[in-house]
Amino acid sequence: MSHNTFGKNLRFTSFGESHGSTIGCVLDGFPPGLSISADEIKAELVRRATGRSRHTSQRKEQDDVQIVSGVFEGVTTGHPIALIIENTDARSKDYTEIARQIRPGHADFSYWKKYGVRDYRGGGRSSARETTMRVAAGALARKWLRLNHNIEVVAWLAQLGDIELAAGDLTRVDDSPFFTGEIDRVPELNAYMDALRKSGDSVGARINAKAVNVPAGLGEPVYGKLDAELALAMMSINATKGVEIGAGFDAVAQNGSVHRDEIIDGEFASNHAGGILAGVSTGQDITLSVAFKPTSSLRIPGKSIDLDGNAIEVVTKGRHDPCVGIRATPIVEAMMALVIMDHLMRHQAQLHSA
Ligand code: EPS
Repeated sequence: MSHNTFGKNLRFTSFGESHGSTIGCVLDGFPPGLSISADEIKAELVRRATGRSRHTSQRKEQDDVQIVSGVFEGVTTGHPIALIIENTDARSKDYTEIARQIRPGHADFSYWKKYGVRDYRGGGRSSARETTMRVAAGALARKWLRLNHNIEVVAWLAQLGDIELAAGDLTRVDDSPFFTGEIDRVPELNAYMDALRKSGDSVGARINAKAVNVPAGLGEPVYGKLDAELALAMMSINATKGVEIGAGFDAVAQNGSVHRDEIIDGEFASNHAGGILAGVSTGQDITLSVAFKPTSSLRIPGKSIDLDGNAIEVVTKGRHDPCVGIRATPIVEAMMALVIMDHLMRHQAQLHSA
């Protein structure tokens, strides 16, 4: 059984493979009345796209999004919004050599075991290409949240390999392909990535994110907690290996007297909870952190097996990302926005009496 839909009141479904003709999504339950254009969606897609710098895959997709339904005269109608993008720069011959090989650390192994058949071209559904439609739908959610609730979602690169980065000036996050607020450290990041690319290896990354102006009360105890659904959304992004909410794993070594967020003069004095207590938003900033693993398509030979079980050494050629986390920032923002919007709509159904 596969599962390509998330959300309850705002339901997102994506389809399409990296080397198929088209990728797309359907966003159902989106409220009527939001003005939106293909250009506005594309502005978000450009942030995530490959080929934006020398540090990402050089596949050049235009990502020209077509709004197929759910928008009339530039305004959402309340009916399903279908978006599609044609794949125009897939180079499937790059995959001929590894068509019967399993890349260690890749979905190649688990998809083959699960489905018994796999679209080896570009990884099929397991490709980072799939995240395109999340960002497209996220563009609508972000605009709706901003206009209707003044909610902003922002993410940034917090760690690249062993290089830790502070939030810095978050207004500068879009000024470099790294999505860092520490703009002065871009030369250091460039040098690190240049050396990594030369070595043929890859590396992981950490993306931090926050949502501001989220009202108290979002989240549905006990199986639809806001933090649980944010974690699910983040873990569904390709290559994620960990999610922390608020203090996350630091909470393990904290005492309760430190971890609790005291309320002084009616204000929280800290935010170790990450803006969520018992699965329900508190009105503080929602904060989270996502770990991305190093990509597994490497030029460095790795021991593995072929589809007949023979021992082999795999070398991956082609146009791969040495750090997929570099362009994960817009994806994290999109997923956070979609989950929060869904929960705002769900909360409307349970507003308490005055
Ligand atoms: C990807 C491998 C590369 C990337 C792709 C993700 O694709 P290909 O091997 O077909 O050139 O370019 O990313 C995208 C196309 C995208 O839009 O994100 C992978 O193995 O995940």
